[in-house]
Amino acid sequence: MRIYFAGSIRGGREDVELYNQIINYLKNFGEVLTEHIGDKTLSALGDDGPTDQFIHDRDMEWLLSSDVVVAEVTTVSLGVGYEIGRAVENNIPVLCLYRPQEGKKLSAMISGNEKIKIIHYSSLDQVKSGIKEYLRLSHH
Ligand code: 6IA
Repeated sequence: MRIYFAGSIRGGREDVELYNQIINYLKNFGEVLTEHIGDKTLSALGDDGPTDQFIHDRDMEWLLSSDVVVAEVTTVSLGVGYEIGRAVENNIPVLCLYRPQEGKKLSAMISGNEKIKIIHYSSLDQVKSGIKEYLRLSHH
């Protein structure tokens, strides 16, 4: 199974350690195409590598070739939202992971889309069991 993990880069890197842990867990189920999302040396500027056009074109190719998209959506990111929209448009199953926070609410464009599965969690154990259940139940 080819898994595209999406997580915030220029939207903010506060959760990078968590992305890492999720990516490591996802590896139990298949190939994770986007391991760099968990790279701690990658800053929120995200401009210490190839051009933006290169990043966009390569990521879109990976996204469209994936069997499932798993997105951590707690840290708001334009790029992650865009990737989710493109995945839905192309009938690729999307699982969103969200930690509810006081005074904040997930975008209605994500929570209001019945094609997107959303898991609300507050601990790593919870998110792991949610991922396991989702990936086992869906037939990719
Ligand atoms: O708007 P954001 O930057 O938060 O968007 C994050 C999402 O877009 C992630 O899920 C990635 O799949 C994708 N993305 C955005 N920027 C990059 C990026 N830049 N590298 C890879 N994927 C990206 C850094 C370049 C690096 C080689 C130094």
